[in-house]
Amino acid sequence: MRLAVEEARKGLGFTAPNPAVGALVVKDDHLLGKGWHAKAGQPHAEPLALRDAGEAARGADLHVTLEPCCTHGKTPPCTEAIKAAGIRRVFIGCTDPNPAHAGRAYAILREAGIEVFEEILSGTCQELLRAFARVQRTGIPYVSLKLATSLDGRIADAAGTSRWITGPESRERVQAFRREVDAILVGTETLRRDNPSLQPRPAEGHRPWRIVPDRTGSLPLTLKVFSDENRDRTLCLLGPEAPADREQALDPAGVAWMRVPAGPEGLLWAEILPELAKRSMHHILCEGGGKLSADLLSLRLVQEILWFQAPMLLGQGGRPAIAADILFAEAPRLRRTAFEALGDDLFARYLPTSS
Ligand code: AOF
Ligand code: ZN
Repeated sequence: MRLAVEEARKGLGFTAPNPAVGALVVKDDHLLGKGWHAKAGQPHAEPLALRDAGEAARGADLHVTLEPCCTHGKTPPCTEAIKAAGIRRVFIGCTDPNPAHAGRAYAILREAGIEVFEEILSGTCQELLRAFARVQRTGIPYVSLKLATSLDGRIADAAGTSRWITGPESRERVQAFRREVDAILVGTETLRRDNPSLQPRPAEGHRPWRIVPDRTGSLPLTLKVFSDENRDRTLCLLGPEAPADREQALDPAGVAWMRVPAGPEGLLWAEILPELAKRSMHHILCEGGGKLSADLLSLRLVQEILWFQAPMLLGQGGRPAIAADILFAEAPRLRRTAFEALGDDLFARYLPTSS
């Protein structure tokens, strides 16, 4: 199953609205075939692994990170392909959160005389699917919040200088995260100040969406997100007060835009995020700044924090990672699930205890 997970990971960042799935065909400890789901509309992992194994699949085992589908979607049901191939045993990582499937495959395969083993390496397999599962269950994207801070929790000095707080190993890890997500989101002020490209380097074929909040429609069109070679992967969020002709300025550049609701404090993320899920942005990486991070956290819209902490101190004039006053009684509480030294930095992953 560990190898099947490796296969599945090749699809991360490409498969939405579908999940990334990997499958192997194995007999007598010999790997006969492997497959991974590359893109919605294209074949699922199981038929690819079965095809790779060919006739040798007869009497062999199938290992798959997700419960095989049993319905006709854009592609035929994998349960039928498994039966037709003459597979003897199926090892399944986790149940499909899609209500059309949701465990139905177990009985279908068993009725066909196939032995089924459930929940193999299920924690890891579920983690592969966490964005897909969140959208299936709630219609809201999975938001990872990346913070790169000094030891005292600052993301820039008082003048706004932030390059570089964290070391090369941390920054490389951020690039790897960027390659796994559907979209990258940063706040308006960060866009204005840093003019980031918000693409993975090296890209390795990944072109995540860039979500550009521009409530007043006043960000300079010379910013990289509006003018570089990936501008067709920019989605600009225009607030109600953005000028009516702003769309006409974005259209010729091939930049996508969406009118979104705003309140006195800023854009209404709780209403906006479900719209992004409908556009197949299931996993969103938010890279700051302080206000956007604070807004998303206070709305309980962050599912994980990826925190890179560098051995430097920026003092009280530095810009805080979370630009909000938080009362002790209302402070978000987090649970640490990973911890690693990256060069001189510390990396930790935290999950909110309530969301
Ligand atoms: C699998 N193997 O590799 C994937 C599955 O429209 P379709 O036919 O592509 O079906 C999409 C649904 O199939 C998707 O919502 C999810 O429930 C499941 N994904 N299932 O057996 C795969 N990617
Ligand atoms: Zn399938």
